[in-house]
Amino acid sequence: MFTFIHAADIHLDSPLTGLSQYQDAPVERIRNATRTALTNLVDLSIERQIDFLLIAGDLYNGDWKDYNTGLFFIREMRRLDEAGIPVYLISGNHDAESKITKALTLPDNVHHFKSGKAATVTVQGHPVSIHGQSFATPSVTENLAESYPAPVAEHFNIGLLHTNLGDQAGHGNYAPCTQQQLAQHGYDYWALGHIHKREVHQQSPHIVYSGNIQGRHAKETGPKGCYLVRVDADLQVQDFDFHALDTVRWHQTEIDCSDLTELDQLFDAIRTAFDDAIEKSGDRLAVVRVNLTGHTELHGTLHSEPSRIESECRLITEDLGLENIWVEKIKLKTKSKTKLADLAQRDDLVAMVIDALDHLDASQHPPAVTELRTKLPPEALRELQFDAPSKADRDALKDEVSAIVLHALTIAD
Ligand SMILES: [Mn+2]
Repeated sequence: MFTFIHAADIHLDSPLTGLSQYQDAPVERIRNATRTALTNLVDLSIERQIDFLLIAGDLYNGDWKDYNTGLFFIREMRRLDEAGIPVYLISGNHDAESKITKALTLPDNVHHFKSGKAATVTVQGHPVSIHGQSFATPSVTENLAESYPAPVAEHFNIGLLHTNLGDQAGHGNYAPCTQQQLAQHGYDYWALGHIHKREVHQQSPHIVYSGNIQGRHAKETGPKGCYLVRVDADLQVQDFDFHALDTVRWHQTEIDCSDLTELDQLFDAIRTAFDDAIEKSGDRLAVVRVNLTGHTELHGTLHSEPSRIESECRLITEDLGLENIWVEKIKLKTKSKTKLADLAQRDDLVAMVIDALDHLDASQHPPAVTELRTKLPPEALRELQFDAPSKADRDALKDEVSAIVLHALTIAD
C-alpha cells in the first residue's frame, strides 16, 4: 500500500578518521564518502518509488564548514522533490539547532520538525502520521518520547526520535527512554537515530535503529545503510529490508599468529584476509584494521620491525589494487611464546633485564618529557594532552618495550 525508507545519522561531510594522512590515499573517494552514501540513499528512494523518506537526526556532523554542505543536501532533496517524494527529518545531538549557525531555504518537499515540542504531520495521500521533535541543544537529557502525541486512529503512526534507548554504554545518553515505554506508546514504527550500529529491538510494533549510512572509523564496521519498509492495506509491516548505501567499508580482521613461525606465513594470512575483505565489500573500497594476536614466536620480530610489517602490508594492498583496499592500522597485540621465567634461566644478564622490565614504571613521563612540560605554555599542554598515561596504555607500552629488549638480547639463538 505504501513504502518508506528509514535512515539516520548521515553525518554529512564528516571526515573518515585515520585515513587521510597516507600518501596516495584515494582522498577524493574517502572525503566524499558520506556524500556518495547520501546520493545512494536518494537513488534508492527514486528507483524504488518510495512514498516518503525519514531521517532520524544527525543529518549533519556539526556546524557547516561552509555553505557547500547545505547546498549538496538541498540538491539531493530537490531530486526527491522532482520524483514527488517527501522527506521528514529531525535534528539530533550533532546537528542540534544551537549548533548549526548557517541555513539555506529547504525545498517544499522537506519537513524539518522543530524543537521545543513534539509535532505530528500527516503524509498527503496516505493514512500515515509522523510524530517528531528536534534537539534544541546537543545534550537533551529529558525523555522526549514521553511527551510525543497520542497515535492517530486508523493511521500508521511513526515516531521519529533521536535517542539512547535503554542507556547503551559508550553513547551519549541523550533523550533517554526504554523499549517498553516505546512499545506501549501505541505507534507502529519507531524510527530511531543516534546509535550508529543497526539494531532491530523488536517488530510489531517496530523499534529500530537503522544505523549510520557510512562508517566513519575502524569501530563502525560492516555494511551501513537504511531500511526499506512496505506496509500493507491493513497497516501492517509486510516487508522490512536492509539496503547497504556505504561506499567505503570498514573491516577489522584478526590474525591469530600462535602457530606462525615465519613472517612469510603471516604475509600469506594477511593476503587471505585482505582478499576476504575485498570480496565482502563488493565494488566499495575496503578499509581494514589488522589485529595480530596470539602467543607467537614472531612476537619479538613484529615489535622490532613494525615498519617492515607495514611496508609488506602496503605491498600486498598495491598488488590487490589501492582502489580496492586500504590498511588503516596494524595493531600488534601478540604475546611472547617463551615464558619469561624460562628465559631468565638462560643467563644472568637476561635475568637482570627481565627483573628490570618487571619493575619498569611507566606511570611517569620520562625525564625529558617532564622537563618539556615545565617549559611549554599551558595552552600548548592542553592541546598536546600531556596527561598521565592510562593503565592500559602503560601495560601496552611495557609489553612493547619488553618485546623489543628481549628480542634484541636473544636474537643470537
Ligand atoms: Mn550520530
